Amino acid sequence: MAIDAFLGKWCLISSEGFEEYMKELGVGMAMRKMGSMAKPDVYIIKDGDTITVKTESTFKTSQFSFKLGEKFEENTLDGRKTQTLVSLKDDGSLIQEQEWDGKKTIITRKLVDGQLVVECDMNGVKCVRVYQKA
Ligand code: A9M
Repeated sequence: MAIDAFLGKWCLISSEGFEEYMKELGVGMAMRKMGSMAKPDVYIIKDGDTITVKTESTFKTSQFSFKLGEKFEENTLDGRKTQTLVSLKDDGSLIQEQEWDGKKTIITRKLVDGQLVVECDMNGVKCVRVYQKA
């Protein structure tokens, strides 16, 4: 499946385990509260071979851009500066690997029944967030 299927505006409709995942990332309490309450809209845009993921919420908005298979420096919503690699697997899932301070988390995005399913894993602490096409 090509990256094109991920493009568009997505709205969060469900979230499980996000609080625990943020805790495992090392996100402080105040920011975890905002993260838990936020119902972000995510825009995935392609311009040539550059892909941009923009996350918009009432609390905070941020974006990162990348080329598939090329490592880049990402500034995350919670203030980490990570070395990030995004790749598209044969099964159509988009894998985002973030590394910082000797730590690593993996964010997997896949399309299931027309919905964007985002799975985050840090040291085996997992969260699943589902987005619906706007
Ligand atoms: C996701 O739904 C999951 C991406 C995981 C990002 C983890 C970063 C921790 C967030 C800390 C909260 C910051 C407070 C601001 C509130 C903004 C809420 C946005 C939460 C993602 C799909 C989007 O690509 N990614």
